[in-house]
Amino acid sequence: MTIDNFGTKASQASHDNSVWRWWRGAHLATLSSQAGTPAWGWLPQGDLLTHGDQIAWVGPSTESDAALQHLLTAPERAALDPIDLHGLLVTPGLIDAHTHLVYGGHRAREFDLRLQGATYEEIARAGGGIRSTVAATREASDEALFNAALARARTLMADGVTTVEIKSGYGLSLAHEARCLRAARRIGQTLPITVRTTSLAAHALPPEFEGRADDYIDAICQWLPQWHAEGLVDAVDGFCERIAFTPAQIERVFHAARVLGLPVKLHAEQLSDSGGAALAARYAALSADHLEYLSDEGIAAMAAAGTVAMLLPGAYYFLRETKLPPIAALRAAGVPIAIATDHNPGSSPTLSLPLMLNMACTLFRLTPEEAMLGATRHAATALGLGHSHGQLRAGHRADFALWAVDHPNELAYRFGERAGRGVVAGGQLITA
Ligand code: DI6
Ligand code: FE
Repeated sequence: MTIDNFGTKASQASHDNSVWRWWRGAHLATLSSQAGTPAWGWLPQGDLLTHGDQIAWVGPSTESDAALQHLLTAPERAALDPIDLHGLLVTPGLIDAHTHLVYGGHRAREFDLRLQGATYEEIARAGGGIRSTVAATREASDEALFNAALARARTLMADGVTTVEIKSGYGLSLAHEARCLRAARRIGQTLPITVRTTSLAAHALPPEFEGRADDYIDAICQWLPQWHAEGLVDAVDGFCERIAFTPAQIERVFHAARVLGLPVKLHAEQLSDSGGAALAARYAALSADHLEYLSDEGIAAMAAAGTVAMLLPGAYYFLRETKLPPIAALRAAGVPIAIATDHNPGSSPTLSLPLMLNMACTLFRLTPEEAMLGATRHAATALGLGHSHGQLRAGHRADFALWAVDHPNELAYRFGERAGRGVVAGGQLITA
């Protein structure tokens, strides 16, 4: 079977978890290197065997016959129809572990104002920024919110993404946050990708709470159990910043999350150092995100807690930030580094995670391999999915991305080019 005629068969069989598939003739970058094995987990001539939505075996093509003998019964082997990957590069499906995909409207006008000299903070303080997206989101129907977010998720997928984290944060009321989280959940039910939802109610102060930030935090703490009871929340986030919420306010939200057994993460040290990363680390946060103004204390706290540093080069670039996150110190401290799009209408309206790989290298000086680990293996850790996602490895979910390049170095090197040729998500091939 070739890739071209596989689409229909795959969708017929997509819910059959007993189907074996043999993916042959690829260059593999497994991103699962252990000490002593090659960089990238590189296998120049490799095959994969998948069983339903799981990877059953990955290895050199010369060993796949033996694996088939060992893992499949004779009738299963006879029924197997190999899929020739024609020398495409196969990597783990990319993981975009920080996005704000659900919102109404856009902020192109604000971009214009910033180009004329207004700062992101000035616009936010004048009632624009996040608040203007909140107004547009509240006006949008459920269907419009869902359809816009679905189109964005499909664009991410066309560029190799098979797992995406989606935050709320533009509804900022019990009902509107729930609508956004439901739209995010529905994306996971509509597309064959993994969706993790995050409540970011502590993103900005909604107009009805003007001058009453502590009351709004109280409200969030009461709403959270209701969203959680509806199964809408996988994690809890906040924006700790002088234009948003103080560490003390964020801590109350984190406490409410802890009571519900929900993991936390934090937008921290994006515009100034508020000690947010250290606070997040005290709550064993999955990740602390942005981190341009991160201090040495913050780094030490993150290293001790195993909190992932989620770097967002799109927001750094788009806000024309000049202060770099402390990459060398994060590296030296052994803090795992992840990379995401931070897709949102105000500070990072990009839908290309491969472009973020390039920016992570050019702007932040990550190596191409570090950038790719950041969009696969470490991104999985940042979502609490390190055991099942982010590597081409037996027992992991059968999520991989297909690329028309010879070596994974090229994914960070090329920019603005669409090298993706499709993804396999949960064992199902979707061609680009
Ligand atoms: N930091 C960001 O970069 C996004 N949210 C946040 O807390 C921006 C959100 C927006 O401007 O709409
Ligand atoms: Fe963000």
